[in-house]
Amino acid sequence: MTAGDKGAAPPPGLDGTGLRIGVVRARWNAPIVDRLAEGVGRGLSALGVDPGDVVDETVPGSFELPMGAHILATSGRVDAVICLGSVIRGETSHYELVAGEAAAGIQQVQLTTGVPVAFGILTTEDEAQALERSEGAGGHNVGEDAAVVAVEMARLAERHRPR
Ligand code: DLZ
Repeated sequence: MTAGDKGAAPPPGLDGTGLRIGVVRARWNAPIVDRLAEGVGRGLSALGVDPGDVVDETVPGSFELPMGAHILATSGRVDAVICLGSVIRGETSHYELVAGEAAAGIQQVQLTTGVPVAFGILTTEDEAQALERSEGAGGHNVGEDAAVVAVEMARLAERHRPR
């Protein structure tokens, strides 16, 4: 099994045209998060999302990502949110706390608001692993994966929205 085989393949015909997507980026480990954001841009463009329909915000660190996601999710301006961050175990004394609260908070936001929130946070042992998961075009980039998740889940929510 190669790295590319591990992720979920996007559903055939997935199309993000007309969707509005919020992207919340942590400024901690910014060089890595910037690479993830580039991946998001590539992923959303490939699915037909207009760059003008992307609302971009930053927060101090990954711990604040759930709050940033909640603000965008309840704004009525977006169909899905993507959270981007990088938590590196070797450099973070309270790694479990920051990564765990970010993950739990994001799940809580999407379940309570009904607006899908994609988890684009790298939780790695070291910087080398983070670089491996945020590669340029043609390589593996978790930001690109998160773009697909956001579009797929936004379409799912749209299909089953109460009338
Ligand atoms: C404090 C902290 C540490 C030590 N490490 C990281 C990290 O690796 N990645 C990240 O996104 N944020 C980190 N932070 C910052 C916290 O997420 C948060 O911004 C601060 O604790 C302030 O609430």
